[in-house]
Amino acid sequence: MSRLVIVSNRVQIPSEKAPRAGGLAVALGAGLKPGTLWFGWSGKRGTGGRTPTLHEAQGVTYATIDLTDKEYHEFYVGFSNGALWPLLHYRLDFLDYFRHEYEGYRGVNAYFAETLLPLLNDDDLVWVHDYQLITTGAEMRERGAQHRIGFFLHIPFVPPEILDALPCGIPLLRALCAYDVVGFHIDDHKNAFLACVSAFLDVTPDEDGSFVYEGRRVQTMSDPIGIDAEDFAATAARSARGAEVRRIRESLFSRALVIGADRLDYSKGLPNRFRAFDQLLERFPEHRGTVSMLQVAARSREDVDRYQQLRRTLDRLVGDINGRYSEFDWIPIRYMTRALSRKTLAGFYRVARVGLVTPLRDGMNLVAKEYVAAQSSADPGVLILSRFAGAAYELRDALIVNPFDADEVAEAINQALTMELPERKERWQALREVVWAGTPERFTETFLAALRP
Ligand code: ADQ
Repeated sequence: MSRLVIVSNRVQIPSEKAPRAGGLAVALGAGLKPGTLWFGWSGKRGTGGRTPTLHEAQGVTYATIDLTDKEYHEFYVGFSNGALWPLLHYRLDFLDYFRHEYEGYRGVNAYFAETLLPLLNDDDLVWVHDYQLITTGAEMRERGAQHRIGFFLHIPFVPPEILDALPCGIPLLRALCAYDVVGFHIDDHKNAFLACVSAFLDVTPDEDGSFVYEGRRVQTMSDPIGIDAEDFAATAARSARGAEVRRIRESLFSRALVIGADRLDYSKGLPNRFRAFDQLLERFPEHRGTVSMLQVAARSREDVDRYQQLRRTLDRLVGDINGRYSEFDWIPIRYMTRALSRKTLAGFYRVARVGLVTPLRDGMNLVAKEYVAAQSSADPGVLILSRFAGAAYELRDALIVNPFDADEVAEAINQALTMELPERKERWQALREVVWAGTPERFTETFLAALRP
């Protein structure tokens, strides 16, 4: 059997103790088999580390490289998170494009290719992940790589009218055609990519979503990522008996809890979510004093200006809402800007009557699946889910909302808070089936089945 080589921007080494919020590491970590090589950035900045450092844990080899300060700013802060991330989340108003940052991005992708190639065996299957590494495959091909190389995009892809705004959109599209397989979470993202290659590269995809570009067949697929629901459910049940969950229960005095957990990112729709909660208290005053919202927003990409601005906006918004509605013994919104451990988060999901997952755009959104996995079958909570999350294509029995409509979200929270047990159980059973079926192993196996020669 060929060895699997995973390439991603950040590598999650099991010895890293601090809790980190981030979907890719969580999802890939859960599906890792012994024998795999995982290659990527160490998270460190410096001048050294140009040759990979190797670590072994549970049969998996981790190979990491460092970035220089300049690379970090141009590749990671600049082009990846200042241009590609907003573009691929439909936020042209946030698109900060600079040519030198794109060149820095190309440079780091070339550095990844250069340092990875000497570690490869001829029959390795190489699986490159996410928007930071779009051009790694093309750089590998330029250096003669004959391997089967696949790419998975964890975030949405956009239609031609939007991609067109990025000055280097077409070169990036061409670079994606250096991969043998290009995967997305859902058909919408895949179809947007196919519309772009049709519009800009003049190719006509076949019925099965594959096409030939410059003599190479590129296969596209949708492969929704999942979680280890069994394990998460067990963690949630254990955590529910622990000290932190006891503390939160005691602090609630039998009030209902509405929970949100996200990286502090503008794609997650946090201002809209707080405005919706404001609307709930305004329009349904019976919930004042009887419901509390807990938003855990793990700080993320703090070197990117837009994220600093968002944090200030949220600080103001929470202060304003809490100032208007708080009583001396009740605060409507509890707001934390840090990561919690997975165990604590799982326990909190289980206690929460409502899981509020309302991104403005999201590739998939694993929090939605984790919330479902964490519920108890005897008394499950209700998931409210944005129709713009990839997860909405699978989790159809959630209350599906348009996150831009604060009134609609407020009505959904009211509906969730007043929903009778039989309906909650029925919806949860249907969601449970979907979440339990989509394991990380199934995700990896589906992709590799397409990638294998
Ligand atoms: P993310 O944008 O990081 O992932 P998501 O899929 O929701 O989004 O994953 C976040 C992960 O971090 C979850 O496992 C969650 O439990 C954890 N997390 C969130 N807030 C936390 C907090 N405050 N403390 C601790 N942990 C927290 C990207 C894409 C998604 C896609 C994934 C996987 O943007 O659309 O689902 O990759 O493909």
